[in-house]
Amino acid sequence: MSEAVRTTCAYCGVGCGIRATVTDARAVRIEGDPEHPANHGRLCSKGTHLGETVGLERRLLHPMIGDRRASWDKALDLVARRFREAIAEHGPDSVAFYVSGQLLTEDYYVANKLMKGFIGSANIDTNSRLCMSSAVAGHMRAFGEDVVSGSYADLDAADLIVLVGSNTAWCHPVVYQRIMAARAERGTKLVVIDPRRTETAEEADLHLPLRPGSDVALFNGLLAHCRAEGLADAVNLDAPEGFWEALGDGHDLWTTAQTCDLAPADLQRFYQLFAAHPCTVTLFSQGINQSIRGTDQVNAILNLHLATGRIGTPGAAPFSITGQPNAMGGREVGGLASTLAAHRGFGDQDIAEVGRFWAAERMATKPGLKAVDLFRAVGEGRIKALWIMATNPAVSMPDAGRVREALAACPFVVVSDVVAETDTSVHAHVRLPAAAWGEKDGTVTNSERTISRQRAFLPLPGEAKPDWWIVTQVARRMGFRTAFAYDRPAEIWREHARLTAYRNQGARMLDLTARAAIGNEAYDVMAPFSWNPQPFADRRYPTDNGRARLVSVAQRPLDAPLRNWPMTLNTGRYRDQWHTMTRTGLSPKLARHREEPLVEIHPEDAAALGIVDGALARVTTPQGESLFRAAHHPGQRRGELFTPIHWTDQQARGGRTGVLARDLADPHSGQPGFKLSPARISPVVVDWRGFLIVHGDAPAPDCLWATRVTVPGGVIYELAGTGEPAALDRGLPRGERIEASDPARGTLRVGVLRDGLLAAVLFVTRHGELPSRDWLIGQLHQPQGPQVLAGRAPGRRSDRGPVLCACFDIGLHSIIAAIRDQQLQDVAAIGAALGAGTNCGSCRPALARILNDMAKEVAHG
Ligand SMILES: Nc1nc2c(c(=O)[nH]1)N[C@H]1C(S)=C(S)[C@@H](COP(=O)(O)OP(=O)(O)OC[C@H]3O[C@@H](n4cnc5c(=O)[nH]c(N)nc54)[C@H](O)[C@@H]3O)O[C@H]1N2
Ligand SMILES: Nc1nc2c(c(=O)[nH]1)N[C@H]1C(S)=C(S)[C@@H](COP(=O)(O)OP(=O)(O)OC[C@H]3O[C@@H](n4cnc5c(=O)[nH]c(N)nc54)[C@H](O)[C@@H]3O)O[C@H]1N2
Ligand code: SF4
Ligand SMILES: [Mo]
Repeated sequence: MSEAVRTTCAYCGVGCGIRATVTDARAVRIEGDPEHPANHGRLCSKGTHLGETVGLERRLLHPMIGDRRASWDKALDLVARRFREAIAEHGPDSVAFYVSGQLLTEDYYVANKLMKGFIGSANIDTNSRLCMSSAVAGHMRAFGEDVVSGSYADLDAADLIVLVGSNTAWCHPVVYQRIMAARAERGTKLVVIDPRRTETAEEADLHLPLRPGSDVALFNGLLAHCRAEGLADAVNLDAPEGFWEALGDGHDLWTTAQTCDLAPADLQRFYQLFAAHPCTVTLFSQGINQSIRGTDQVNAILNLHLATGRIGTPGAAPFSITGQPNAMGGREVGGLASTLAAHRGFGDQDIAEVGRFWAAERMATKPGLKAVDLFRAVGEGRIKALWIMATNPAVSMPDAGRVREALAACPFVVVSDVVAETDTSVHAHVRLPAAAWGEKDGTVTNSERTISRQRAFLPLPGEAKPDWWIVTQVARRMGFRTAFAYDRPAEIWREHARLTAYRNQGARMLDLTARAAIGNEAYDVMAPFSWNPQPFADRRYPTDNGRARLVSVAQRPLDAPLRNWPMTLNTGRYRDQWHTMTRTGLSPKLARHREEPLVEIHPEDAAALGIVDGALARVTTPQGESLFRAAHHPGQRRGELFTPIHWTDQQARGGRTGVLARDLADPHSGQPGFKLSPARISPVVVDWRGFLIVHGDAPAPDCLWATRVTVPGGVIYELAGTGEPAALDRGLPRGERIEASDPARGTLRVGVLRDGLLAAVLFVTRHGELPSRDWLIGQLHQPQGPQVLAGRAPGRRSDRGPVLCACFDIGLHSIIAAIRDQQLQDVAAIGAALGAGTNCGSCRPALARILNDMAKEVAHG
C-alpha cells in the first residue's frame, strides 16, 4: 500500500480536501483531509464514495475518429486542421469551445488563451454560464470585480444565516454540517428561502416558501424595512439617483407578502430576525442565479448587505456559493465569453495589456457568444467547428432537444471526456480521452477563494491525457508553438499567476504575485491558500472611485399560469448524484438514495389531476416531454413540479429534464432560467411493471420505462410498459433459462444461469406485487436453481426499504423499526444504535425528519 496523496474532491464547490491511499491497481481508500481548511476532515456521501468511481468501466481510453480508434497524432492533426480550415474560410468567430467548471485552472487557462489570444475570437463559454454567471454579473455591477465576499469561517461567526435558493443539505453538505455545528454551539438562527420545503428547510427556524421568482420583491421589501428602522446607514457606497425613493412605494410588509405569496407574520419574523442580527450571512445559489431575473436577484441581496454594512467583517457577508469544483478557477482565468482573463474585461486597455503579455497573434476584441446563444449559432450553421470539454450539453443545456439537433447538424464536433459514451459524445466526429480525477494534476479554487492542488495518485489508463496537454498539442499543431510550449501544469500556473499581477497595481483584487515564481517542487507541495481571506475588510472596492455601487432593481412582473400550461416546472439536484451521472452513476451505494427520476407534486394537485403516487406521469412543456415516476410531496408548493437534472439516455428511457427547460436567459448574465418553465402533467397508464437484474452490464430493454441502477456486481432496470411484455426476454443474456410464468395471472419470471451461477432475472407482473429487489441482487453470480424465481430467501422476507444512509447501507424500514423498538429519541441515538449518520452525515437531515414525523404520528395517536 502506498502513502496517502493529498488532493481535492472531484465534485462540488465546497472543495473538500481528501487523503487518497491507493490499495490496489485501480482501488483507492478515501478519507477526509483533517488539515484542509474547507472540511477539516469531513466528507459528504459523494466524496466518501469517490473510490467507487475510479474503475475503468465505461472509460474512453483511446482517441476515436468516428467509431474507429485513431492514434493521438492523427486525431490531433485532424482537430487542428479542421479548426484552421474553418477559421481561414469563415473567420475566427466560426469556431467555438464549450468548456467546464470541472476543468482544472491550468486546463482552463490554455483553452482560454488559445481562443482569445491566438484564434482571435472570444467564443469560449463554459457550463458555468448555466451555474453562476448571474453572480458574476451581480458582483461586477456592485463591486467592480467578480469577488465572492464570504468565507466558511463567516458561517462559524454569524448569528443569522439565510439560505436563499440553496438546498445546502444536499448540494453543499459539508458546508451545511458546518452550519449545523455552529447552530449547536452558538444557537445561530437559520432562515431558508425556497419555494420547496427541502431537507435544508426542515432544520430551519423559519422557512419562507415564496412564490418562485419573487426574490427581488422580498429583498427590496427587507431593505425598505431596514431603511425605515435606521439600519441602512453604511458608508462608501454610491446609490444611483432615485434608488431610495423607488423603495418607498409598494415595499411595505403587506404588499411584499402578497407578491411573494407568504404569510405576513412569517415575513415579519424574518425582518425582525434580520434587524436583530447584524452578523448575517446570506448564502445563495441556483434558486437565485438560474432565473431570467438572476442578476437583479443577486444585486437585491448585495444591495441589502452593502446598505446595512453587513460585509467585510467576520460573520457578515453575502455569499454566492459555487457549484462545480473549479467554477471559481474558471472565473479567475477568464473562461466565460464575457470576460477576458485574470478578472479583466474587454476594455481597450485590458485587451492591449493581455495581448502584450501573451504575445498574442490575434486578440479577441469583443465578448463572444454565451452558452445559449452559442448553441443557437451552432443550430443556425454559423459555428463550423465546436470543441466541448468536460461537460454534457446534450443533457444539461436548456431546451436540450434543440441542442442535440444543433450538435447533429454541426460540421465538426470534438468532445474531450473521460467516459466513452455520453448523450453529447454520440454526436462527436472526434472523441479525445481525457485524464480523470485521480489521474490529473493542477489547481482548483473553491467557493471561498481557496486554491488547492488536485494531485494524481493513479497512472493514466490506456492513452488518456490531461486536458491541458490535449489543448496545447492542438494549439501547437495550429501553428502556435512557442506560446503553448508547456511541459507541465506548474509552467501554466506560473504564467497565470504572473498575468494576474501584470500591470495590476491594486486595480484588481485577484493578484497571485506571491505564487508567480514558485518552482516545480514548491508547486507540487503547495498547501491550500486563500487569495483573499477577508475581502472588503477595509471597505474599499475595486471600482474607479473605491466605493461600492447600489443597483436599482425592481421586481419584474410574475407571469400568471397560462391556460395550456397550468403548472410550472422547477429543476435541481439529488443528494447522492452528480449532474449527468457519468461518475456517481457507477456507485451502487450512491444509487440507493434515489433510484429513479421522480416528479414531485403536491398531493392535492396530484389528486385533482389523477396522478397516483408511485405511478408514471408525463411532464410536458412547450420544449418537449418526458416520463417520470410521480412522488406526492406536501413540501411542494401548489402548482409546481420538481424534477431532477441527472438522468440521461445512458441511464433511462425517461427522466430527461433537460429537454423540458425553456431557454430564456437573464439579459445581463445570459444565465438560463432553469428553475421556472411553464408545464403540465398527465398520468401514464401502463399494462405491466417489472425489473431486470443482470450480472455485469446490459443495454436498456426496449419499453416505455426503463431506468438503470448500478448494484453490486451488476445493474438493475426498473421497467414498465404497454402491450405484451414477452418481447423483453429476448433481451436477456444467453445461458440456461429457468422460467416460472403464469400468463393467466399476468406474471412472467425468467432466470438465466451460466455455469450454474445466476446471470440475470426478469420479473414482470400485470397486476400483482413485485418482490423486494435486494435479496435477488444478492443472488447475482451465486449458484442458484429454479427456487430463485420465488424472489426471496426460503421462509424469510426482508425489505429494508430505500437506503438512507449510503455509508453504512441502512434502509428506511430498518431505521423506523429501530426508532420504534428501541425508542430512539434523536439523531445521535440512531447513530449509536445503527451507525446511520455517523460517517459523512449526509443523511442526518433525513433522520431528523423521520424522528419528527414519527413523533407527530404518536402525538396524533
Ligand atoms: N448532490 C449534488 N450536489 C451538487 C451538485 C449535484 O449535481 N449533486 N451540483 C453542484 C452544482 S454545479 C451546483 S450549481 C450546486 C447547486 O446547488 P443548489 O443551488 O443548492 O441546488 P439546486 O437543487 O439546483 O437548487 C436550489 C434550490 O433553488 C430553489 N428555487 C427554485 N426557484 C426558486 C426561486 O424562485 N427562489 C428561491 N429563493 N429559490 C428557488 C429550488 O427549489 C432548489 O431547492 O450544487 C452543487 N452540488
Ligand atoms: N434543468 C436544469 N439544467 C441544468 C441545471 C439545473 O439546475 N436545471 N444546472 C446547470 C448547472 S448549475 C450545471 S453546473 C450543469 C452541469 O452539467 P454538465 O457539465 O453537462 O454535467 P456533468 O455530468 O458534470 O458533465 C461533465 C462531463 O465531463 C466529463 N468529465 C469529468 N471529468 C473530466 C475531466 O477531467 N476532463 C474531461 N475532459 N471531462 C471530464 C464527465 O464524464 C461528463 O461527461 O447543468 C446545468 N443544467
Ligand atoms: S461537500 Fe461533498 S461533494 Fe462537496 S467537495 Fe465536500 S465531499 Fe466533495
Ligand atoms: Mo452548477
